[in-house]
Amino acid sequence: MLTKLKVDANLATSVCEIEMSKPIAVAIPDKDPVEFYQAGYHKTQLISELRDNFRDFGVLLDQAKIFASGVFGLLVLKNAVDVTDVTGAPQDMVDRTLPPAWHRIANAVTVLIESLELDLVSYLCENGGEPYVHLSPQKGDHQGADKSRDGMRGHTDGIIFPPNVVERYHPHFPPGPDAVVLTGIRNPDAVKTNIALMSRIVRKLERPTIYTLMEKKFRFYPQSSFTVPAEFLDEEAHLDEQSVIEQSPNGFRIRFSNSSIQAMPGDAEAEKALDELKRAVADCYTGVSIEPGDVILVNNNTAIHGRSPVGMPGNENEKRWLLRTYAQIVRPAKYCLDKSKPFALCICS
Ligand SMILES: O=C(O)CCC(=O)C(=O)O
Ligand SMILES: [Fe+2]
Repeated sequence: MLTKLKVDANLATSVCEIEMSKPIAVAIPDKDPVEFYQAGYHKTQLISELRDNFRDFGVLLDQAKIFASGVFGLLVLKNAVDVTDVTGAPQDMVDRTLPPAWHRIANAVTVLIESLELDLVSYLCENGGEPYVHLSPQKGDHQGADKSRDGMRGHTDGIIFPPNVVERYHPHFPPGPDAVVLTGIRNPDAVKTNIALMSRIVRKLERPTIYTLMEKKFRFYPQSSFTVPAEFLDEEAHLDEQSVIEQSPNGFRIRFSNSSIQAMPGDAEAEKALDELKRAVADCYTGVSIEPGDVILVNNNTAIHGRSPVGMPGNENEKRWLLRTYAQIVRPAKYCLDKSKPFALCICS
């Protein structure tokens, strides 16, 4: 079932692409993705079915482990899920009126993620905890609709949360997502998702710049999709004295956004380092067109992602449509389903 395994030498072993000769084929039900996840079918029967049916599953799992270790910033699984029968087009990031044909795709991705020993997660404070969010251009001129059509500058998702370091739980915030999982349903204009890998960025930075970025000299604002209650932030709704780069046993980790991170006021050194980082990131983009059936996993600790502008075709069924979810490599059980915290890690209905 596995036809091609490609590790991109130009990117210094940082991208792994696996082309599957046919999409994962197990008896995935059409159930609502949240119910499917909560019912736990995927944990047992379907995962073992997938492992049995898929001769080269071991290769896939090995590569997923290398991805989880941070060596690959990007794992591209071509032709991983079957999207041929999908109907409808999402009108919003969470769209309850959408025909349920997409459920099967989401459920296949759930089985895939969990079979690769990653944990599917969502945040209660982002889209009400919905695990599968539709990224598709929306009509209208409100802020969310504009955003859905615009290009996106590079960022990591969930910057307001600390990185996922098990030995150092934050008293309030769950850790940020370890991986952003994007599944292609439609992409007729081959709109690119742009990826900049930390392994390349770091080589473009002077050592003192890296040290400055590791200091707690930066102010972070929550990205617009996250609703963080004011009491958990500083007075003006930001988090002060954060670092942009951290060291971990697996190398550097980064939290990045062009617009939601600033140097602490008056800190010229931090401002200069952030400007240098922005220039380095801009030099490092590789464009990936996520085709229907592809699943890409972006390591949200070691890669920055953005995208080119998305067109709005006349025919709704020809617009770009990606499903997005998050996965954790190490699930910090302390936060799971703790609904007393508005930003609990969870999968909610
Ligand atoms: O549309 C894409 O390719 C990526 C979108 C993204 O990064 C986001 O919604 O946070
Ligand atoms: Fe993103």
